[in-house]
Amino acid sequence: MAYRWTNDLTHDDVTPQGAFLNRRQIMAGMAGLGLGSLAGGAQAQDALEPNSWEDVTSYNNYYEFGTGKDDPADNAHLLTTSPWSVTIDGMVDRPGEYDFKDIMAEMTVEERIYRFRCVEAWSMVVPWNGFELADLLAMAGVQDSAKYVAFETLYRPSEMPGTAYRVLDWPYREGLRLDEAMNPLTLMATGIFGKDLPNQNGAPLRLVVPWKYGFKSIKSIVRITLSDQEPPTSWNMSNGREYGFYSNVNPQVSHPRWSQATERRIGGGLFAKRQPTLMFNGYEDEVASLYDGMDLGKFY
Ligand SMILES: Nc1nc2c(c(=O)[nH]1)N[C@H]1C(S)=C(S)[C@@H](COP(=O)(O)O)O[C@H]1N2
Ligand SMILES: [Mo]
Repeated sequence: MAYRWTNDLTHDDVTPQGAFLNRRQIMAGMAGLGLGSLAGGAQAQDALEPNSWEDVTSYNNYYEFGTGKDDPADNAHLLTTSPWSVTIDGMVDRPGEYDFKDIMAEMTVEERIYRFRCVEAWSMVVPWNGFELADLLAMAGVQDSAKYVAFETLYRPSEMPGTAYRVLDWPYREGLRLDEAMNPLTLMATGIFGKDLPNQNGAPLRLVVPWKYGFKSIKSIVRITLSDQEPPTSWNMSNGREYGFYSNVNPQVSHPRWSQATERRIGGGLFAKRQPTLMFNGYEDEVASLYDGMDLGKFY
């Protein structure tokens, strides 16, 4: 069945903020039918109009394949994504190498339409398919001592021409606090638009943390390690002044070299107006409480 989106939303179709998580259950039920937002109907819609397949798959950041926005689309076909396994280790009850196929057999894939905001101040709306990271972590059994989750991307120079350049200290590494990782918004994406994830978007599985700047959403994950220490992360190691561990989207805190108050929506055309960036990228109701008592101006 061709995958398509409804374009006929009226203002009455917009979901009130608080109803967002209810939408999830509806989507979970519909994902298997491939109906996505069509089937959600008026009660389950929000106002997000996804970008096109072309936008999402041809304007990418994936430095293992080059630093140009079109390099990943040109080069990521070199990547072998099957077989694939993910090592889950550290403070878990069942450490080991989990085959991607075995993971997929256990997980329920659902659709999530999320805003995606790069620290470079461009944005998209992406219809992801995936499962909650919390469900994957439950498979391995998180121990009480664990406080952080560290992620690593595959490092395979023979298939990743960009790794010949030391723009980052490979492998690409990212991390979350455990409560951030367990939040129901935190997704392990395995697809977009109801299709398998294209290589340039991080096949076969990548993280999506919609309230954080895009670089936190690490691609092509081969290792997940639970620990009690804040893990080192690639962009923070490369420039700690510009890229913090938290990196929550915050329009009030500028990057040292540019404002984060507004963003350019990809696909809007050359003369499109920039739009205001939302606190926590629009997910404030769902995640602000994770940071109670933290100075959000300080933890960039
Ligand atoms: N392994 C790896 N993951 C990565 C990156 C990268 O260079 N390598 N780039 C990050 C950045 S800066 C962004 S904005 C998003 C881009 O995701 P997209 O290309 O699917 O839009 O991936 C993130 N994950
Ligand atoms: Mo980014």
